[in-house]
Amino acid sequence: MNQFIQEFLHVTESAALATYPWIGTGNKIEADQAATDSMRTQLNKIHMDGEIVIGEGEIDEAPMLFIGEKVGTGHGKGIDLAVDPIDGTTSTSKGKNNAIAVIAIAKKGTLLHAPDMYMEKIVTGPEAAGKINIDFPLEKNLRIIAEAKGKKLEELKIITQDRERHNHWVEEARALGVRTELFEEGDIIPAISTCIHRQGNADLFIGIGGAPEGVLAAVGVKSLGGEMQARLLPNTDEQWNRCVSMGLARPNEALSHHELVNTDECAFIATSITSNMLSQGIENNQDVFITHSIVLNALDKCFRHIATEHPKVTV
Ligand code: VTB
Repeated sequence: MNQFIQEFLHVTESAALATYPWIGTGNKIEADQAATDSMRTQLNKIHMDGEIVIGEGEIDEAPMLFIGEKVGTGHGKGIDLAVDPIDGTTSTSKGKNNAIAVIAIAKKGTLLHAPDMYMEKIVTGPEAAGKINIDFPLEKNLRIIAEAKGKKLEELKIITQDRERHNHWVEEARALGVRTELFEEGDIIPAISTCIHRQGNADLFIGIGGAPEGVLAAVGVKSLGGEMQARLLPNTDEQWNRCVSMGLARPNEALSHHELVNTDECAFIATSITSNMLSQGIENNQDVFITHSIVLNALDKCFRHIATEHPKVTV
């Protein structure tokens, strides 16, 4: 995937920049449309036989970047794409933190085809990879992580989205002396942050959020050597049947990292629209916009930050 990274970086940078006029304007739909249009135009310039596996929705409800849409020139390497032109449309429209334009790419046929529904997710960094289990009680996973990291339980931190549905985990963690960091929107970057060795980053991400965002995060986590496990949470017959039609025989079973992303030939690229815990939002200087992106590639497991100056005349 290495040869494509520069081109996909250009795609997420362009999508992020397209949202700039809409940041803080309250216009969620326009912001999303601008990012989606830009992403689609740029993707179609890439010499690849691409297919959107995780996109903006089903064909009948999303005019752009729908699941199954072919992108690229139609020639060249077969690539699965998971895209989210804006993860955090509410944050963008309110001018708040944690909005990104994001793409994950993987060898054709290797990304989970996940419908748009809730997904339970746990993520930890490389030290406890292969040891945690989504079916274990939270306390057991925390003890496993503590041992793998040579830390005391009280030195651990969990990160989760600030939602009522997560309160029982927060209470359980606190009762064990484990700190909890709560974030408002956008669960991809917080999930990935558990795999990065920076002081203050959490040791475990846990939560129920979007399944599409789950697959995107799974590529990022794989690209840093961490571990993610998940479980789809279909709550209507229609959602259940949609999972089955997408190839999941038992939709509510735990999904291993392998089942989410079945390759090491994958990469994750995200450009920050507004700031998040890993990188800064778009800067508007006199003659240039400066974007900050993170680029993760499963082949080398490095955490790359890329700052790009975009002359205003060409934007
Ligand atoms: C999740 C999460 C996203 O929105 O889908 C969440 O995966 C929706 O949660 O990253 P609610 O239904 O509780 O609002 C995001 O946080 C994007 O904003």
